[in-house]
Amino acid sequence: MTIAIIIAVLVVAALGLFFAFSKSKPALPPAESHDEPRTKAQGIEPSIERASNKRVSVKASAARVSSVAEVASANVMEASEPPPPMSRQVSADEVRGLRKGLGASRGGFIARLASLFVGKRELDPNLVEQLEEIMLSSDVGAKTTQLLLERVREGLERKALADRDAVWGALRAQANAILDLGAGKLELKHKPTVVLMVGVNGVGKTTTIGKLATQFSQEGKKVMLAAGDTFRAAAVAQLEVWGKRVGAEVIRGKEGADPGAVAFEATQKAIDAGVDVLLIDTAGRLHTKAPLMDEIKKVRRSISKALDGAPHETLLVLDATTGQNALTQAQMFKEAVDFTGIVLTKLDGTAKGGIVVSICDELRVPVRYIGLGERAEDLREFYAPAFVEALFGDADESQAA
Ligand SMILES: Nc1nc2c(ncn2[C@@H]2O[C@H](COP(=O)(O)OP(=O)(O)OP(=O)(O)O)[C@@H](O)[C@H]2O)c(=O)[nH]1
Ligand SMILES: [Mg+2]
Repeated sequence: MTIAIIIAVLVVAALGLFFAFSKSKPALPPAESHDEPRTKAQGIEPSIERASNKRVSVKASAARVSSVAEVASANVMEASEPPPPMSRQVSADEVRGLRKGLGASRGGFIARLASLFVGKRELDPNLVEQLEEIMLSSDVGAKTTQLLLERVREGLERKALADRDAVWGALRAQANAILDLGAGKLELKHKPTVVLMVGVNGVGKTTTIGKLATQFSQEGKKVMLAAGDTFRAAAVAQLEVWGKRVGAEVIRGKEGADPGAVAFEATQKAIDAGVDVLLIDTAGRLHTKAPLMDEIKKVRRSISKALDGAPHETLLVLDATTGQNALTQAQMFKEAVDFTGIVLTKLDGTAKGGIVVSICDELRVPVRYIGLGERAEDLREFYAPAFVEALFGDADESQAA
């Protein structure tokens, strides 16, 4: 009897162990889990492809576009597990959500832009995206972009906000209104007309003087040049090459001479020689260095001592590839020498240059010339509508290119 009881207990215990073991160990290896969090590296690639196929269109901002696509696609992946099929359409709500995230990562800029159109249900989110991309990639700057878009929104009927061509047209018109300040080429209204050239290092001051000298002498004007960059022998030599090329006298001081004194002497000589235009070169200077900015103020004063009302034009030369720093340069040079016009150089090497929209809007100083290369004929009179067209060229055209 006792033996029978023991055997029964053992059988029950063995059965219990068997069931417990079979529950804790699955019969098959686990299937690929869709619940596990995906890493960005796993998720990004197909999404970038999808984003760039569908929406990204600005060739000039490839780097930025890919980072936008990265953030966007990462957000899409998190929001919609399991992974969507490649052909899935991105809904407007989703885009709005992404935009919020992007806005946060860019100091709220894109979020602010998007909010301009909140409640305008008709507006195509793709259009807002294109506007942002183009403005940012051409260096228009956040503040001016917002201002432009606000004006566009205010100027258009609610219905027209859905019309791609109407929005683009209004945007161009607004940019044009800012840039077209009614000033073209330099006019030689005085004899001599004295032109002072200023700017930071290497922007193209001396080259622009050479180009202007060429154009004026081709028009039959008598030109004189002044080498106000007295620090570097090479700078004087560079100006002399241009002088020789166009048959213009070059006034120079001794090496290290006071640039104000050279400018003064040159202005007097220009009066005596009866030239039509005196172009005064200066050394490149950092707008943040107070002694150098004081020096350029002194150069300006010296010129007006030699001739009342001169310099008649002070041109700030800006390198189009500089980006947002050009606005600070312009603000500080404006304070120091109250320049009357801008020359925007090196536009041949960049799709940027939109910073002048900000500069013109803030300082109300016209762009007079643009530089499209190193040759004399590459200096062109600034024409706002053409510039705007080049800057904000239609996104679809960019895509086609
Ligand atoms: N591609 C291109 N190059 C330019 C243009 N304007 C000037 N450059 C070049 O830019 C370089 C600097 O030009 P400079 O005229 O010496 O500049 P800068 O402002 O006088 O320079 P610093 O006197 O050293 O301050 C030169 O190699 C020029 O040929 C332009 O419109 N396009
Ligand atoms: Mg120079």
